[in-house]
Amino acid sequence: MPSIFTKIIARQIPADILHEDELCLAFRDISPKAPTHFLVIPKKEIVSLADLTDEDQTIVGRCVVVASQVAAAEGLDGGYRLICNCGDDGGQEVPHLHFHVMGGRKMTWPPG
Ligand code: IU
Repeated sequence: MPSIFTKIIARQIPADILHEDELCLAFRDISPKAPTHFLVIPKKEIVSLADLTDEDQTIVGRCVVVASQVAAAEGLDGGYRLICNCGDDGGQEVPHLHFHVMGGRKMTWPPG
């Protein structure tokens, strides 16, 4: 079932895109929870971490590398947090796998 992120990939709705390649897309979160907050998503329609298979290793690896590279490009030299919410208990709202990158302030631990 396509989610709103599929529409962002297809440019059917606007987003502030920071990176795109054949496997993934990075764009600013529409409701940022930190001075810098962007999402990295696979172009493949994968609902969540719980749906990953062995064949998705390259895609997920690419998403994490892109998260690191875009964080560097955004100047997050002091560090940042990479988060992936999975399912209801994990606080996932959009049913398309996505990695949050948040930085620009001191993060607290543990998250709520
Ligand atoms: P979550 O892990 O599923 O809870 O995070 C979804 C995120 O997607 C959340 O931070 C939203 O602000 C963000 N988002 C977005 O950037 N653009 C959108 O059109 C929609 C949600 I809907």
